[in-house]
Amino acid sequence: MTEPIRTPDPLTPKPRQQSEAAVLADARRRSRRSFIGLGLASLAGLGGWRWLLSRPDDAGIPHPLRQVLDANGRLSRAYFKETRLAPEFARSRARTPRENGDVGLDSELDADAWRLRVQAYGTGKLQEFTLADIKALPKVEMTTELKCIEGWSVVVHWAGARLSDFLARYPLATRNGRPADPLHPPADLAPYVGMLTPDEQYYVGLDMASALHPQTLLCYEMNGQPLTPGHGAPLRLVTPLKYGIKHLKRIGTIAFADTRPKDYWAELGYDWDAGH
Ligand SMILES: Nc1nc2c(c(=O)[nH]1)N[C@H]1C(S)=C(S)[C@@H](COP(=O)(O)O)O[C@H]1N2
Ligand SMILES: [Mo]
Repeated sequence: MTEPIRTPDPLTPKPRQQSEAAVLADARRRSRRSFIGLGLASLAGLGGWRWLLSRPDDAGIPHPLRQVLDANGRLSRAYFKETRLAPEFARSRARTPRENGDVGLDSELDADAWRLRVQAYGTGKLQEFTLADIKALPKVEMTTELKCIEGWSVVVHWAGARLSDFLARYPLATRNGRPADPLHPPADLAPYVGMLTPDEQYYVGLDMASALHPQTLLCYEMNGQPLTPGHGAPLRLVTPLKYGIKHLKRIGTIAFADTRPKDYWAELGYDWDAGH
């Protein structure tokens, strides 16, 4: 939404500046059509995009896919990374959700002292980032539904940086320090990501496919305003294909793992994936 994206299809006249939502919706439409056209509908889901990602660069990519690939790096990334996107809504439908869940938010937030700590997959070394580092990445905005397992859902307008952009810019998710390019995922990419609050009282695990999904954000704004402490200031996770339990507020540490990282609600009996 913050960057102009050109439509890859010259036959469809569209304004040059499309919203991110429109581009992603278009990608979704195209992907569905291509999948059906190619008889690949059965590959929907993670297996599907892994298969696509494992294809050689050029040979083997059917024409409609290649066309999109050539047209725009970001679009093709959105296109390839997942066969499914969470629905997006008109921004006018956005509301402020209740502050739900405050595990790990007990201490008062010292915004100036806050750092995002990331433990590199290969070396295990900790690297620290400021909020300014996160804001220096491309700003992505989206209006999606926050769904809680308690049975309520609210449409929210979020803004932040894609976790995939962060891990492409800072190559911490691979053993040998290569960027986590979702189009060409390195073989030494960590299979799992774990996140914890600074006090480690709340924690979630994500598979790498979900972590690199184009709608998975390191989020710093809700409905056009900086996050409040109750909603996860200064930085929270937003990943709208998952229930709210995975949207960890006040991220302190990110680490990578070979096996499923510990997960607060999975320990209490909920599904570890928590997709919907
Ligand atoms: N640190 C932390 N993050 C958390 C929780 C929590 O208890 N602690 N609860 C989760 C749950 S169950 C939901 S539904 C969402 C709610 O986000 P909100 O308070 O911004 O509406 O936050 C999630 N993130
Ligand atoms: Mo929730």
